[in-house]
Amino acid sequence: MARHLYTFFRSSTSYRMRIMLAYKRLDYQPHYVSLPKMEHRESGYRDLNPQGLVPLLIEDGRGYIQTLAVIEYLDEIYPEPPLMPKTPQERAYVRAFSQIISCDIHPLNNVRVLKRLKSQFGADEAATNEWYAHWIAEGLSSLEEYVAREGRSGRFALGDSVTMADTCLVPQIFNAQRFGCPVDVYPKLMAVFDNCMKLPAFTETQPSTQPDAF
Ligand SMILES: N[C@@H](CCC(=O)N[C@@H](CS)C(=O)NCC(=O)O)C(=O)O
Repeated sequence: MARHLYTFFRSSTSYRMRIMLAYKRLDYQPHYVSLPKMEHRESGYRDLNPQGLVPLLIEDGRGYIQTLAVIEYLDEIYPEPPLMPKTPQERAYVRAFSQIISCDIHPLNNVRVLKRLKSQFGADEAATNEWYAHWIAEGLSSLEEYVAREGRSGRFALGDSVTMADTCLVPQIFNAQRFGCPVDVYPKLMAVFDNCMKLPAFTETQPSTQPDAF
């Protein structure tokens, strides 16, 4: 099986993919796409991924984009160890948890959005940092509350097994920490984060371990 991952070390969605591939022990050939150098917008890369975003997984010549779709796809093809739970109710919870991060926090703080705030509205560094912190705080505080109300978390976001939700949470916490956003105010999320960071699939794929890290 020829498998290729197009990744950028600091990209939280790339980190999601690296975690899940490591967790499932799926080997791949990495290809490094620099976001600061705008390599994701070059025509060669856009030929592979029309969205011009990372990550991109290629398996046996077919491209797979959108991390949540890719994670569910891989979980169907390689079910062990699972990243999606067995019951519809648990799957709904894991998808909701994952989407709070991937649909409602991450897109607002994406590189192209921050750049657009600068180019279209003249936002300076301080303003874009404030924007970033605002959406982190709003998103993570509602996620903390959601987790508390659902009462389904254990060592991980759902009970004591790693799921897709954990692959979304950990990179988002890394992003929050990188931008100096307070995270101690989310005790339930941070307990899950700390437990994830005891596992090689999370530590060995973190941004600082990547050959393209600078
Ligand atoms: N929803 C997409 C998001 C992919 C995405 O936005 N990736 C970011 C890096 S974390 C990116 O390529 N940003 C480049 C840009 O905004 O120009 C996914 O889950 O794969």
